[in-house]
Amino acid sequence: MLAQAMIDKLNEQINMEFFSSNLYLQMSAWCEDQGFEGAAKFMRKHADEEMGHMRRLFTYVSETGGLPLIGAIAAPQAQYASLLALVEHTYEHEQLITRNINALAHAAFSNQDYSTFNFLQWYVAEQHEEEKLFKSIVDKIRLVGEDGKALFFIDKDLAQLANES
Ligand code: OFO
Repeated sequence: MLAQAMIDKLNEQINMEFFSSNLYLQMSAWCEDQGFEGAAKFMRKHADEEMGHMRRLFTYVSETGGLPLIGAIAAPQAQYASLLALVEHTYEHEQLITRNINALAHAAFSNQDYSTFNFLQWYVAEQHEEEKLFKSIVDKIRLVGEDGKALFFIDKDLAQLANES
């Protein structure tokens, strides 16, 4: 049985993962609208992954005797100045999620909740991957620039990434 304070924190993270999913789904609409089909596909796929993050937490809370609670989810940003601005936003968002996961792991450890600490290790590893992935896309766009031809190839690249993962 988890402490109520830990259940509350995990529920906040459930909310954050929902938000991440909505953010990326909303971003996919911007990409689609701008003609970046590969980027749209990539963001949509990533929105699904975030639902996986949410579900994993939801299951853990419920399996450990807590009540997962879905609260109100804030509306995500819908407009972006450019594809680079959008991807920079994803990278910043992932860094925020990493800070949240670290704070959760710290709370679990300092409260001797080793079950939750152990459960969170999957998220610690996942955040490393997520930051690496989004940073690599930011770097790539900065490298090739943002003219039409460069963005065409970036978009192709993102379509490929969506098919791989
Ligand atoms: Fe993108 O890692 Fe969950 O939120």
